[in-house]
Amino acid sequence: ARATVYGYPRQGPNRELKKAVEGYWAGRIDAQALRNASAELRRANWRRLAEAGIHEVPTGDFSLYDHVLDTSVAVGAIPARHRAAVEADALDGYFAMARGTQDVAPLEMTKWFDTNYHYLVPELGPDTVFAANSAKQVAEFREAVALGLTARPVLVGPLTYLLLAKPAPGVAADFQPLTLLDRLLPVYARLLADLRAAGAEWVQLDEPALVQDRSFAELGAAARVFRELGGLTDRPKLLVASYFDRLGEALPILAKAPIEGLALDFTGSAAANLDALAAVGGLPGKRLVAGVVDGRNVWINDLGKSLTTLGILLGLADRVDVAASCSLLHVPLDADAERDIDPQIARWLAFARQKTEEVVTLARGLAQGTDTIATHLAANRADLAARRASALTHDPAVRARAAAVTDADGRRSRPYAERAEAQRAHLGLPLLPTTTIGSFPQTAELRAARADLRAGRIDGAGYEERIEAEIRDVISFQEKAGIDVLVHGEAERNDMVQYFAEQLTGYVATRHGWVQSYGTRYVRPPILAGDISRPEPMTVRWTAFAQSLSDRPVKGMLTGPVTMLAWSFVRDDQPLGETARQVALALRDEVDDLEAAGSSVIQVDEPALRETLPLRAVDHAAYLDWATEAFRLSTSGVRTATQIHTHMCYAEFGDIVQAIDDLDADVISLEAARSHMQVAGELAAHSYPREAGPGVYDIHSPRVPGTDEVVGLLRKGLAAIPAERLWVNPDCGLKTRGWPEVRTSLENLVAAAREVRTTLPNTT
Ligand code: THG
Ligand code: ZN
Repeated sequence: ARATVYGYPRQGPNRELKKAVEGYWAGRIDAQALRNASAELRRANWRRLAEAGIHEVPTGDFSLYDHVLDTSVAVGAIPARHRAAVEADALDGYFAMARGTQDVAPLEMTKWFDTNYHYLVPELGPDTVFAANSAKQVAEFREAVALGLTARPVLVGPLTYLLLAKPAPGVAADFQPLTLLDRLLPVYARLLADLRAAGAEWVQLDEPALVQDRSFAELGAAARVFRELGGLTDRPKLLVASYFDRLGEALPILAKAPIEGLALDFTGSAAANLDALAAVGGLPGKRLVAGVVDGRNVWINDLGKSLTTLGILLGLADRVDVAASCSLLHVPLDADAERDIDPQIARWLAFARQKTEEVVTLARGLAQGTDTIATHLAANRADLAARRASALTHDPAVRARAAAVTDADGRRSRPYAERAEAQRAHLGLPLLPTTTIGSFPQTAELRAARADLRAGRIDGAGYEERIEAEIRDVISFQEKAGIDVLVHGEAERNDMVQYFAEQLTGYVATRHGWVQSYGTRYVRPPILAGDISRPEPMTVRWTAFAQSLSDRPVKGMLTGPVTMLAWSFVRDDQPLGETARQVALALRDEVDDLEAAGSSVIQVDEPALRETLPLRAVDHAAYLDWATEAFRLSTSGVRTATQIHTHMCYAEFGDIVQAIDDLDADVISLEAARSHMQVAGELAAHSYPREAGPGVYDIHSPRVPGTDEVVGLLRKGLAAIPAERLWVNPDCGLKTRGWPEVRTSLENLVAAAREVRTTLPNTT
């Protein structure tokens, strides 16, 4: 048995890649310097992997922006609007596809399966002409070989590539990229031949799309792809990799295909691959790469349990190698870099570097016997036992409270219709009430204040003064502009999940735990390490201060339990629903405290509700069950006259309208300006019965919408949602814009609401 991984974090220990790429964009370094910096990062990663004992290092997983974009370049799928830029300069053309230019829009970006990584969506159409461009793959393979290493190029497979693609602009919306398979396969044949010519013995084709529900036709296409690629004579050995879930119906297809190896995920719900593999009679004559170390969470592996799995697998394939379940791109680089984490908890953590060591240890144990790794096993058992027994993971008060939750705790005492009436009377808002989603521009002064506080240049009191001054400005602007429901502007928050995580017991924040979100943008997801409790109110101080400045309602602003989980690393030692319930109860206390401090409108955002939907439809109901319960639990403690808002950014929520209704929120705001209020129509089509505010100002664009434009959008909204239930708000993200454009845009938004109000039949 040998040790391998499919990919490694690209950014470098101090996000050197971000600095180099952004430096190139800003003109601070030239293309050669960017290439040198990238090559240096690749070499450092390969050396580290080889020194740790990885036998076969991955190549081609590195990317200046995104590996799906790299695949588009490798197969020549350059959209017409980017072709001139690509022909003028390959590197600048590449970034034009990624980020757009003055003149052309970039490719669309979306989530890579159910991870927090975002890829650039290939745009294809009946006119797409593919052409192989193996330069990057071949060059990076040669770099690794030049270091004296055994290397395995990793490519996004042809099925996954097509299944992730969408029709190019101007192409019929029902165009199926999969119909291009016959054109694409010869290009993959060429890429494979080039890699073989460069000396690659094995090439890995990643096909995670096969762990999703696939139609009969798609499964047929899968069979054909690997029959055809397997039938090529001039090719390396093929390792087809799947991850993020079980293969299901695709497993027998791949097991029978004329390929030399399969890489399967055996973690979490993908552990079902084990029985399924036995059921198809294993992989006689094939290589199995067993992903037994969770590649997308931060916990140490249960080495003993993995060895048991590997022992069973030994009888099911010709050769069994050990790997992480997926590319290590999705975890931070090195847990040893975290000096502020309680040393007891630090022993339970494994980031990319530690996971690599686990894979190597397991491969050694499998190949040379478990006594050769006896000390590792003993230490691992002790760490796991300590985690299980720790007071942090078992807070009796939190457990007792969660266990005592009843169905009634997750229900408002009165039904929606009755609440709506009570809230109307209590709040006294006009028809088409105006509000914003929460944040106001995060100015350079605010960021400087945070930096000053961190560096000790100002003390807590000095920092609070600056935040209060900002809140005063934000409230006074909104009052002058004539907004009906105000916000305090969130000047005190940076990343919202991190902001709450820092104040909740049981959550652990990292200092260096960056994970790529998209392109050069990274997040540091906090870690849900133990039982969650709230030692004291988190937001009441600022919200109450803001409310004290105005007679109009100021919204309390919180991040919902599902999003808190989705944007963190979650516990793997209890069901997600259990963790969600703990977070929900902590938020419930915050909601109740906000109400007690005078908030009559409280918004609990759930932008991640849709994106956390499991990959397989059979798993949706169970997820939506705990997710909606957690939201209701956090928001059901308030009085009938207190109005609960929620917010979601995701546009494609047609398939979860029922779940959105099950949240039992009173008002929902949604991102809609880009799609010209399309979501309003979707809500109407699903007879969504509550109040809703589809966004009428596209925050992602620096353009200020005129009053007439907003009036037009509101009329569209009114065609779908009756005036008694329509709110007027921008999309989310004012914090990313400058004050001048925000000021004018919101003034226009209020003017538009007022104008439309005068045309309504029974204006109040
Ligand atoms: N918080 C967390 N996870 C998230 C989001 C979030 N995942 C999904 C979505 N939002 C991702 N969107 C972004 C948007 C901006 C940035 C990262 C992810 C970003 N990052 C800064 C950078 O890389 O320069 C660093 C930010 C920081 O200092 O914390 O701009 O909102 N947890
Ligand atoms: Zn949003």
